[in-house]
Amino acid sequence: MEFPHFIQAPPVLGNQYAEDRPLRSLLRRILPPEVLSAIEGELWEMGDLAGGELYAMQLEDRLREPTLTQWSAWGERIDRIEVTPLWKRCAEIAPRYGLVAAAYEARFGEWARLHQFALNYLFGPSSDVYTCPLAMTDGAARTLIASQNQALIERALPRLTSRDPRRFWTSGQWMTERIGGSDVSQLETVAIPQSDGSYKLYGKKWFCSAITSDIALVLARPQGNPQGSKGLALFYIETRDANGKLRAIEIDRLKDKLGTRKLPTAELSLKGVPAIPVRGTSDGVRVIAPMLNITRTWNAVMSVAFMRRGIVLARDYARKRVAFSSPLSQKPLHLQTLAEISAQTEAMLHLAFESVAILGRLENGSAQVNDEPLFRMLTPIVKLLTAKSALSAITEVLECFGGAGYIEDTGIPGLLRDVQVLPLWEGTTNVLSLDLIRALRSSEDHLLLWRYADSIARHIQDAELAALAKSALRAMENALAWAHAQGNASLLEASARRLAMTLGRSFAMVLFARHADWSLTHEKDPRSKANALIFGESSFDFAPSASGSLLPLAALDGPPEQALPADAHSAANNSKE
Ligand code: MFK
Repeated sequence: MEFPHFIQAPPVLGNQYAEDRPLRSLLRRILPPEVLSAIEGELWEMGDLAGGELYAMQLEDRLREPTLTQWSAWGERIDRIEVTPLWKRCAEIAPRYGLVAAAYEARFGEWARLHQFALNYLFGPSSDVYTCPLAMTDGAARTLIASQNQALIERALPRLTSRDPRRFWTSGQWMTERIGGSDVSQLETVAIPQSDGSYKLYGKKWFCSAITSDIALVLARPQGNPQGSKGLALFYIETRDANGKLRAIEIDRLKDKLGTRKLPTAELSLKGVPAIPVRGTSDGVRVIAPMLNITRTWNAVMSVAFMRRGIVLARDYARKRVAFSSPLSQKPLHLQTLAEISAQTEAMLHLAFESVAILGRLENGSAQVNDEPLFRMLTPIVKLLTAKSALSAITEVLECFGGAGYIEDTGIPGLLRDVQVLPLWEGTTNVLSLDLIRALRSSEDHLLLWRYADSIARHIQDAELAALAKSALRAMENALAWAHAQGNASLLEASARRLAMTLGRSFAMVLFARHADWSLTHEKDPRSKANALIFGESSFDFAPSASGSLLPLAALDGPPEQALPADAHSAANNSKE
């Protein structure tokens, strides 16, 4: 006998550009109409690939992972990596759509970065993190340009920025060793000078993402250089010889990671790898800094892209899933949950793409006076806040699916695993908070970010949006003034994350209010404003860290109650997370 049985309709994706109201509205506001119409065809195509072919491959191919074969049947060391079919497809698509190249082509001037990142924003969530090698390739191209090393520029740049899949090279970024990922000052890899001015690298690299790369930028200490990070130099290596054989590199094993499992990440032994200094034989961290700032910008854009993927799936599901006699999309509390994810996502979109717009101006000679220090201080803020927002948003998205969100073959848990890496790589939240302090200290104007935000907020017409921007500006000003005046270095350090979060959320609020105001006037569309008001419901007030004596008590569960210092109770009452 047949029993009636219910089959739940799964969430589906449409064209990811066509359906992305916030992205399309943002591009309409920023780009000159002729630039938008020149690139829109590609955006539609990428939207189609992302919601269609690539997403289908991603679901189909869910269980397959890259493999490492270290030995041939006859005992030869071969260290062959086999990547997934989706990665092979992405390796064709990436150069064809100029996912790196678009940033280096002159035709769109200062809009080149927006063009490139809009394409990657659409592509990323359907690529199984193929954006990782692309980010590093972009970072390597920018670092080589900044180095002014003409020989390396001529050799590698045309490859890194090629649109031809047969010529396109990707780059790795080999920094991390067993001794450290955040503090690289004690790295152990040594560079031995050769008679022709080149070097050979010996050591172990512990966390090398996208190990299929053609070249890598590698930190190592030239023999005889002093300890500490200033004694490190940045080297350029080509990973394989003309026969495709690794050059004195052994792949010891692939990392067994929580997420990004389609991305082959490896531990390496460097056994005399031929290397060329990128710029001088010291100060390698400073030389690689352009790469860090580019990959951190990628990280931010990908964080928002993942948030967008999550909200799109959750919204579609809410229309289909019926519980307690009506679709989830008709339930006030579920709508509120979706609205909060949506508002967060749109706020982070404006934050990340403001960084992208500034980067575009900096690289294309149309920079405003303060764009350089602005980009320097915004990069850590934007990276850390978007990454944390992606984690919390995707956690909510899982819950929007109930138990199904916890089940692997829906494809939803993979999203959560992949976003877990975003706060971690390219500088953890705390390391970036400290980087912000460094960037603020190096700026001549401690209120620079506030001044930039203020110049934006001044043009907002809508009263509610203007009021939100005003309170966000006040929070920014207070936080920046507090940090500037702070003489207690350990209190400043302990407060660095709150400072970064406050500045990031407040600045995002100002940017969001500006866009919503523009959209009301120019598109007669109230949706950005609705999202901005919901985002604005969160507070922007900055509170410094708990007092120095209270911190170890709370953080380390330190001395017992009776040992509490006299000011601890009042500090506890005044402190606010
Ligand atoms: C989806 C796309 C995502 C793409 C992912 C790609 C996968 C890659 C996987 C990885 O995660 S690779 C490893 C990433 N590792 C890091 O990001 C390192 C994190 N640690 C830091 O960022 C530390 O703050 C740092 C290593 C930079 C500390 O090193 P130091 O040498 O103790 O720092 P110091 O002395 O402050 O900086 C040295 C110089 O560099 C200074 O310049 P000066 O010599 O002129 O004084 C700094 O101003 C400069 N500098 C440091 N960070 C900078 C910078 N300049 C500009 N921008 C920055 N961000």
